[in-house]
Amino acid sequence: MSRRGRIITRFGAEMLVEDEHDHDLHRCTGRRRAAEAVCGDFVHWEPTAHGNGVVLKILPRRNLLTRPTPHGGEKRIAANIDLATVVIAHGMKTNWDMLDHYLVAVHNLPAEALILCNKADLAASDAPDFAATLEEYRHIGYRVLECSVTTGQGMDGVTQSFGQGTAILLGQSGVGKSSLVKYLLPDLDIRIGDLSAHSGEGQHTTSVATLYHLPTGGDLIDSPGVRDFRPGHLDRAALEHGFPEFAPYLGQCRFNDCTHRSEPGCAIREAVRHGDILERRYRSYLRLLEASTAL
Ligand SMILES: Nc1nc2c(ncn2[C@@H]2O[C@H](COP(=O)(O)OP(=O)(O)OP(=O)(O)O)[C@@H](O)[C@H]2O)c(=O)[nH]1
Ligand SMILES: [Mg+2]
Ligand SMILES: [Zn+2]
Repeated sequence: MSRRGRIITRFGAEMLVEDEHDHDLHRCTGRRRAAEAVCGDFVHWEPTAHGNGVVLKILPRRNLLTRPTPHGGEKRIAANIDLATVVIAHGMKTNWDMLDHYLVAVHNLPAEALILCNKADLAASDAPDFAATLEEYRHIGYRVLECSVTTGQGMDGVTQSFGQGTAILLGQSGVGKSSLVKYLLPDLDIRIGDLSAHSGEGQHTTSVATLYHLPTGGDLIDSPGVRDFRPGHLDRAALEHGFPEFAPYLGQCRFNDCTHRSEPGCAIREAVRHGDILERRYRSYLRLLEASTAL
């Protein structure tokens, strides 16, 4: 008899499946297309000998977060995400373009977006324009939280922001994603730690996405940090949708199929000229448009 479960993490071909009923963890391989299951996937699985098992089927996904690989492929990161938390940090060089790229991907999953700015204790060493840039995201309408794992500042708000669904922590390496998980879950599941030791990664840096259960009832996925992130292939409408401040102007350009690059009568460029859309965000859009094959 097959049972329902959820993929907690995977290392190569080996997946760790949590059974829906007894919550036990089982090392599984995947049969045929089920071999593509990722962290967060709900699956049907079947026990084999010695507590191991085989994943038979991936249940329909609400969404799947991927990123393009340099060779034109796609790397699957995690599935069934309700809240995507992009973590940045005070006292570090922030790649705002990458934040925009994440947000575009999140809007198109679709999932709710949250910007979490950690290391508030290091705010004194911020770049001069850091606070102002962060404020720009608030002004667009994004929820922005500030916290410090080190001092505990703002951590109640972080706890409350994770509801009953599945949240994921995304962002550059070193911003404190795993530290946030450890703060929220002081007694991490040792079995996961054991398995992760087998992956042969001798660093602190997170190498695979792993799902944790929060005491408040929701789930939180820690993901490996990246040096750069680009959303997967998106057509122009999807790209526009990734910039919520464009919404009031869409459909107002002279041409129906306006790409907002250089067409006359473009309502988006007009809004940029009037300062209603930030030049920096508009340039982000243009770069993604150039990179997309939708042109
Ligand atoms: N000052 C300060 N340091 C912090 C804070 N949170 C985390 N750190 C430190 O930042 C470093 C990186 O933290 P990690 O939690 O490993 O970062 P990560 O985002 O999981 O990194 P990857 O797994 O590589 O993606 C560690 O040395 C942490 O101790 C904070 O609030 N303030
Ligand atoms: Mg980490
Ligand atoms: Zn236009």
